[in-house]
Amino acid sequence: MSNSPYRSGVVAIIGPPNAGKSTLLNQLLRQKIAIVTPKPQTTRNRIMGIVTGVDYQMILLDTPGLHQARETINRQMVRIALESLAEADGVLFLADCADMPASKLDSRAEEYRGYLGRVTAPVVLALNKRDKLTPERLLPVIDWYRGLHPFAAIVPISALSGAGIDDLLGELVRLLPEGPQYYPDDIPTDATERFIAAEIIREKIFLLTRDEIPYSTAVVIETFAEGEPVVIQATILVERESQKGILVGQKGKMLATIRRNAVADIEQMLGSRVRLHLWVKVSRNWTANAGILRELGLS
Ligand SMILES: Nc1nc2c(ncn2[C@@H]2O[C@H](COP(=O)(O)OP(=O)(O)OP(=O)(O)O)[C@@H](O)[C@H]2O)c(=O)[nH]1
Ligand SMILES: [Mg+2]
Repeated sequence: MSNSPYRSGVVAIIGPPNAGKSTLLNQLLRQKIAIVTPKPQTTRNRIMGIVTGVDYQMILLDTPGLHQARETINRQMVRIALESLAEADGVLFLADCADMPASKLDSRAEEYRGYLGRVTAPVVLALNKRDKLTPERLLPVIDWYRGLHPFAAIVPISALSGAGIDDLLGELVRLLPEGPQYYPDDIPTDATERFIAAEIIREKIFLLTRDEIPYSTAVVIETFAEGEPVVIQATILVERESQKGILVGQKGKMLATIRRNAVADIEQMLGSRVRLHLWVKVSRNWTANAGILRELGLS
């Protein structure tokens, strides 16, 4: 029997785009809640995940990648990420340890210090994708980060394989104050099935299209009718007519592939059959439209 008190609280996961924040959230939850793609700026909203242990409950916040944002939607994404810091008892800064020749790192030091300077809670650094570096190449990266900020701990991990995850979890639990269990054991997230369904459709678009198309796309669920099958009607917003052509594809082939891939994942999430109807609609300049951004939870 352990005598340690029950701990609970919020840990915000922040870091540059594509570092593996959403992969880590899914790994810690042991199920897929957040979408993951090889493209930066995949995550646009704050996504909550709850990890419950014997003597702790950790509320994790996955956030959009921190970057120097120009477009309205990107500025909103960065704002959402930084706002998550206000409610955090602890912060996990996640970086890709393989993404960094020393010269590139130095050019980012000021940007990273700017983010970390806003944090009052203790920060654990996870150096992700350690599977991509030999231990000898990892050491100078660890040293560089030591000089960046007085991190509470530095833990090399692989969010993909799970290597180092138990050590990381231990360090994060130490950041939590004493507190009660806020949520039942078996609730992994506060995200609705409706939201996750829209995200899954967006993931398929990110995986299947190129260039600016993923970034010009949003998904709005119009109806989500429980039943067998669950019937979902969704609109894919694009900014221009030419993008609509690409998303629909020759003889509707692209849209059919997006639909088929999304249905497979949504069926797995819901554990029931799904009928998905997709429309593509041109909504000029939606990425700067306050009403649409609000509807997407981005304002
Ligand atoms: N090799 C390797 N790849 C990883 C690891 N963790 C994540 N990735 C890959 O890195 C890419 C980005 O992962 P995400 O989890 O979407 O990254 P993110 O930080 O959430 O990105 P944004 O939402 O865009 O900020 C995906 O292709 C992942 O499969 C890892 O430990 N090792
Ligand atoms: Mg993400």
